[in-house]
Amino acid sequence: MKFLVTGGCGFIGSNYLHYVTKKYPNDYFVCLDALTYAGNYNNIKDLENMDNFKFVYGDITNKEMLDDLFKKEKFDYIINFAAESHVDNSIKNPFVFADTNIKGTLALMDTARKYGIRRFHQISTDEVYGDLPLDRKDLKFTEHNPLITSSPYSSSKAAADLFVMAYYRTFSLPVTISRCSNNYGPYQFPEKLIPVVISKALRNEKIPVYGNGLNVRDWVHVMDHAIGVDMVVRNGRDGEIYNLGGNSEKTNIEVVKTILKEMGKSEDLITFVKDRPGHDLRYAIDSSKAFNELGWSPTHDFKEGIKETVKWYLNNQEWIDNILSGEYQKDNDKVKISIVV
Ligand code: NAD
Ligand code: TDX
Repeated sequence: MKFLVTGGCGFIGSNYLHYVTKKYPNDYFVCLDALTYAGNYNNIKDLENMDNFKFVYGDITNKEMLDDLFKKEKFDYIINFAAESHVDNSIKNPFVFADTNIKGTLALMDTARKYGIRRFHQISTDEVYGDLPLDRKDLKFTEHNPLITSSPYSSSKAAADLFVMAYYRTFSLPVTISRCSNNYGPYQFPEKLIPVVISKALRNEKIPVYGNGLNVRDWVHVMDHAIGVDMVVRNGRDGEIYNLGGNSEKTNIEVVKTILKEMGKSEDLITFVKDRPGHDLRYAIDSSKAFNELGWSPTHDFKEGIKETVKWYLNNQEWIDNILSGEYQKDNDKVKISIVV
């Protein structure tokens, strides 16, 4: 089977590719990535020599390029990880979120429809459900929750999900959607909370905690997410949405303090800063559908997982330095010149 994996040079896509290229030596994986600021070719460089892997540089909003690529490759499965993924950026510049997250998803599905595929899988997020109150621990998002979004990011992801379901109903495109909670693990770009804390603590810089730090996120290890996506793609039912959560709700301040403790750094580094506009209070996911239908549940315990994750960043400081210095973009530029469709 041939898979098109978009956004595979980012955090979750690269972890997924590491997992599936090894697990399925008889399947073939093409990674399509535009290498935006969030894409890092070094994340998948070690896959270069595998027989079942190929990288293609390209933008999912480019329909002509997609047409050439699909004609050439005859894909069976499309897994769409490509997105603008950072909420703070969406507040500063919403437009690119509409382009990549909505129009890019549409361009992929439209091309998939033209050439025929076994399945289009959309990587979505729990943020499409909006947020939950802090004082109602009994409430969790199920797949039936209405989509009530807060940020331009979550709005663009929700819009994409609606288009995915429209392509299923109107054009019978075989689709699935997975909605995951906050991921943590190796290769996360140092703009998101956990790598921000680690990279700043390493430099003894102030750690910005938005508002009072009491917002809650449900943390899932990126490898549990990758396994969940693989299960949905291979065994999920057409036209269905699957929630994937970590069963691990933590306040932001708890997460920050846990990391500082693990690194042997002082809590004096914590600085409370102005809150994120529209800041979602709490996310919590009910993944019972994925468990009942697919047998998926997260296997990483946050306490152990975060220790392992901190260790990974400490052992791979060059990876962070390369991003903070901007050097990674030079590596990306070399690939952009050498690899095209
Ligand atoms: P990321 O920002 O780390 O990576 C995004 C990747 O997409 C990068 O490699 C980037 O170069 C690529 N990309 C961006 N625009 C593109 C375009 N127009 N064409 C081709 N490639 C493009 O993101 P991530 O954290 O790995 O998230 C991956 C997916 O998972 C996203 O769809 C996101 O919405 C979703 N998600 C993320 C989380 C999380 O905690 N990070 C949780 C739930 C869902
Ligand atoms: O410096 C920071 N200080 C801080 O307090 C940053 C970067 C974040 N925060 C807070 C905001 C959030 O409450 O930490 C929490 C986590 O923030 P992010 O890492 O930006 O993630 P979040 O906004 O929760 O969204 C993430 O999870 C869902 C991903 O970025 C999305 O792509 C995914 O869909």
